[in-house]
Amino acid sequence: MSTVMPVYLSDYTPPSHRIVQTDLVFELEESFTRVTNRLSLERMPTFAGDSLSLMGQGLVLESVRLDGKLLAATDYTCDSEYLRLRVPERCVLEIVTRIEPDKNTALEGLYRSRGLYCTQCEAEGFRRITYYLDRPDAMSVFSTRIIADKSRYPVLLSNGNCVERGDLPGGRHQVCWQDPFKKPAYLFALVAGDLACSRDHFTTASGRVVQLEIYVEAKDLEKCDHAMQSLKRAMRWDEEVYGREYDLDIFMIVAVDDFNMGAMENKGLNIFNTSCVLAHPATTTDAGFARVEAVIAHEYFHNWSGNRVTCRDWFQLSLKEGFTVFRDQMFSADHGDATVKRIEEVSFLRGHQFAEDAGPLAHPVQPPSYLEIANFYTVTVYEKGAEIVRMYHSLLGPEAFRQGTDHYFATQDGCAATIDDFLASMAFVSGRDFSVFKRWYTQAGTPRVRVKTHYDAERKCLQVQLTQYCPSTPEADAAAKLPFLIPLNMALIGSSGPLPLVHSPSATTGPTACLMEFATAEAEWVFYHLDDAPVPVFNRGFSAPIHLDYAYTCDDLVRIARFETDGFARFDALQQLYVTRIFEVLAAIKTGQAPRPDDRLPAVLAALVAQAQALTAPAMTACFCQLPSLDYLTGLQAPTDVLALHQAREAVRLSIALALKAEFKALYDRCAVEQTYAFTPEQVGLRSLKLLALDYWLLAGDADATSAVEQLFYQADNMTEQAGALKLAVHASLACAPRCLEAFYTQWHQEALVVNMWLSIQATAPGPGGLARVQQLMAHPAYDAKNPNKIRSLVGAFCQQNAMNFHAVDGSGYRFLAQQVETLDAINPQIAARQLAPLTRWRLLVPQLGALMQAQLLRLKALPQLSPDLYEVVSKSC
Ligand code: B3K
Ligand code: ZN
Repeated sequence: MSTVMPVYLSDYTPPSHRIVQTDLVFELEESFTRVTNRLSLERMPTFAGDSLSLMGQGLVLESVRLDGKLLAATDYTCDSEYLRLRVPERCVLEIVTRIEPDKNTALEGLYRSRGLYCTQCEAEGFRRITYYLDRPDAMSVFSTRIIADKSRYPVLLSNGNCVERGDLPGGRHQVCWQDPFKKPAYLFALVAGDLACSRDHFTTASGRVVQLEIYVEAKDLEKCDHAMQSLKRAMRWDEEVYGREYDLDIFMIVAVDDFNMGAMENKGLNIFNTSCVLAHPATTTDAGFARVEAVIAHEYFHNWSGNRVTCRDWFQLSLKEGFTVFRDQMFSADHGDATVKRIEEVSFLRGHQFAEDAGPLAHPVQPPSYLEIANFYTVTVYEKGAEIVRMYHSLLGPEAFRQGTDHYFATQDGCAATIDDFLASMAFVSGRDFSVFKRWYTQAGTPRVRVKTHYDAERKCLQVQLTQYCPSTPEADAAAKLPFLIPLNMALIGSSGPLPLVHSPSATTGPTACLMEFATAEAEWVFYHLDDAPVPVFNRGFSAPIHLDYAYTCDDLVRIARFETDGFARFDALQQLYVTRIFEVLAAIKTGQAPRPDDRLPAVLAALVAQAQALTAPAMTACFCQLPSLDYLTGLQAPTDVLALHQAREAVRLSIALALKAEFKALYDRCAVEQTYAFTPEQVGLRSLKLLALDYWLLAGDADATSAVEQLFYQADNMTEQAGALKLAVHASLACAPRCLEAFYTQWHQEALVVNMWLSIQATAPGPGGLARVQQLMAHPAYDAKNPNKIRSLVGAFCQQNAMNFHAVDGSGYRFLAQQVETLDAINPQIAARQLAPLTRWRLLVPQLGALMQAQLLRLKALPQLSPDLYEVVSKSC
């Protein structure tokens, strides 16, 4: 596979032909599917010559007709990637191919799983269905006729409007769909199966009634309500916040069990992983409810940011994904606790995207090249891409940003656009030059901003000196990188709160927060009229995705935690206190000494927990008491002894638990939710604080806490608490854990998504023997080695969230992952390549572990039959 050729952004050329119309017929037979694909083609004026190359993969070609005439095999060439032939300037080409959806375990193209046919065409799946100009800038109007056995496949769906349906001889039937909007092939979808439907409708701002349909297995019909309500909220929000109305008369969602990712925004027919649609208090946690809401909104928002305006090529992926993640983040913020949401986003970014940026797979949000585009659906393209859109929003302000998106949608509607087009719209409406800002898209790596301050008591001013630096990443050395435009939301905190920011000695006052722009390698800012040295805060609300280095004292951080008005900044100050303490303890562990006693953190937390008893902001308190993740900590002081780091983190957690045992117990008792379950910010906040308090109380080693865990497990009337209690019992190896695990499985074995939680809880248990437990579970009837959700819940959870066992010093965790990935590569290359991520971080770890990880990568690299997906990840990582 080392012959796979990279694709370069700089090689882009427009398509050779326009596909005026695409008419598809799918005949679903028992052992195969016949696809008849009739294309009306027009040569593009920019293209010279009469050749046409259509992409195809794994297809059996039955016939080709050009303008009605059957072609001989000598009239075209057909290899494993292309069908090539000569065609006149305008023509109708009819291609008939056969495919085998049953054998399609890669879950790309058309596949059948558990009796349900469905498709996944982004990014390059359509070429596994038929020969086509399978590139996002080839947009066409589609019609789709589906023919299948009526009793087994009563539901036949595709994009657009249903225009015809009827019975056929032999117990078969057909349904025809027409999509009036031009679209690229990656947005094509087909579903055939026996599904139940939950129906509702939505009236758009202009008064059109849109039919809403969610298709699920009949047993799951009662779990569609939250998705439906979320969809209606998303439709309204996009009208109100972006002025975007839905454009078809029907919007359908189908839930499938076997799906490579969360969901897919196919025009008018979204296909979802069941985990992102189904929700019920008894079976779904609060986090699950939040995920359903966010993914439903995300896919719906793509109808404008992705479908009406699509991408010119896959190097523009973040144009739709970064923008749409930002849109779904703002939607969720508007429907919950915005500060908590921001804290969660930043924690995720720091834990995952910063790690990606610091490793061998780091790439710019707009990568310059790829071997396999499926590998670029990354946290960098998605989440860092969203941070970039957020920075436009902060720099322009909400009104001008909206003018920018209006301009973008108006000028690019129906087009395949680029990141530059989006930037041009923002520049056009604001009159700003965004050429320096563009570097956020083209340079990889997390910039580091180093800040030094000097308070001049005589002049009563604060001098702030900033320098920026971006480490080397695979595509560019640090020395070659140019400065970023970094928007820093600043405040100066005085002894009792934020102070006015006075930018010139002649001014007398100013705002208490302000967005400063730092766009050069170095800069100096001065703030005046300060009677005492203030504590500066530089990245309020996480206004830029950077590392900030500033030598805060613990007193500074305590002052920020107490007096900042920005909740994120308060959270971040506490995170830095935790980080400082964890690394102090780590240093002590390494030298074999006892760490110096810590009076700071317990005192700050005691005040926090005491305040929290009033339950004014339970969700925020829970965030404040949460230690930084091991993933984030691992990147801070590489190379890391991850086991010692974990030990240090646990020691800090334990000291907090011991110092505040009584307070956490009291908090646990106070946080009871009396009302019936509802997914409201208030209830979610209470439940998160309740479980956090129980976790600390239990950690403190109180026998009453042990009983409370078991009691909560058996008495909880919702999955958040039931699974929360189970996790505490299993992770703390309580005596009741085996009983609870068994009871849980007996109760929920028919609920696939709950069983996934049951697997994850066991896979992430830190106690000894973790790998053996995971291997046993792989042989359990609940496990399915072809189902991506099961793989993620067991193998993925173990390798990504069980540091103690995955990083076992004998290398057994690494060998296990490499073996799993090798087996999986033959089944589902996309999932295989993704699962490998933890091994690619080997350079961040101490050599003893890093070398064992690298050895596994080298072993994989030497294998003869790697998929392009896995080959790209392996070859770039070692
Ligand atoms: N656009 C899809 C992701 C497709 C991934 C293909 N490997 C879902 C989303 O981001 O909305
Ligand atoms: Zn998306």
